[in-house]
Amino acid sequence: MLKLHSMQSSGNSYKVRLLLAKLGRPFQLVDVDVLRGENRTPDFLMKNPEGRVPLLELPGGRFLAESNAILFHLAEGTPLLPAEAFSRAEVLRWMFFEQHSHEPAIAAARFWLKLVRGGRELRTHDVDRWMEEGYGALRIMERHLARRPFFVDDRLSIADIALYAHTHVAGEGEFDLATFPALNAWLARVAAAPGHVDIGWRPATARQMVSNI
Ligand SMILES: N[C@@H](CCC(=O)N[C@@H](CS)C(=O)NCC(=O)O)C(=O)O
Repeated sequence: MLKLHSMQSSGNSYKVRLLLAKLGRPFQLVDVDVLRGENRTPDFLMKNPEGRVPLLELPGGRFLAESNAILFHLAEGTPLLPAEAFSRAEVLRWMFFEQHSHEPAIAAARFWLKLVRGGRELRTHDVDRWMEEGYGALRIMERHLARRPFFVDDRLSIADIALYAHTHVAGEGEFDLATFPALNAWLARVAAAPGHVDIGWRPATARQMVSNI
């Protein structure tokens, strides 16, 4: 069975839990609390030298890190990753945007301002930059979504899952989404799609899961 090394409050880990839930793939969750340094033990660093979650452990002992690489691998052959070459490249384009222009500001603000005790004091000098870059990313998403329901091909894909994970909790990083109507409509569409689970969801490990897409 697949094992997912994950932290419950981590948006990057949530992406993978959400996809696995939608696909109905049974998996075992292994909790790794990065706030307590559990990602820096020699044992974990052997599995992922980067020392980060999420980390997918495949049967046979192979490991795959990086949330969007994990989404790409797991979604292969499913309706959540298009088969056509240009559409696949567009999915990658939005997942690279997420990692380069969105997550470093929006996830970092949430991590330090909400999850780490005393984080605001530790990272005061970064807050203005997170806000400027984070709102920049949200404006790009708003412009794109003003004319289409989902990021690629007018249907839900792993590009939406990748971007949804941190956007839906951007308020916890002190981003105000009130002035982004298309973005809010998209958040609601993603949350209403079949098989959606929230960030607190955990799998029932012993039970076979049923595909919801
Ligand atoms: N680019 C990576 C980022 C992963 C990441 O930053 N994970 C955080 C939790 S959300 C983590 O493990 N942080 C601990 C650390 O960097 O020491 C991905 O998308 O998977």
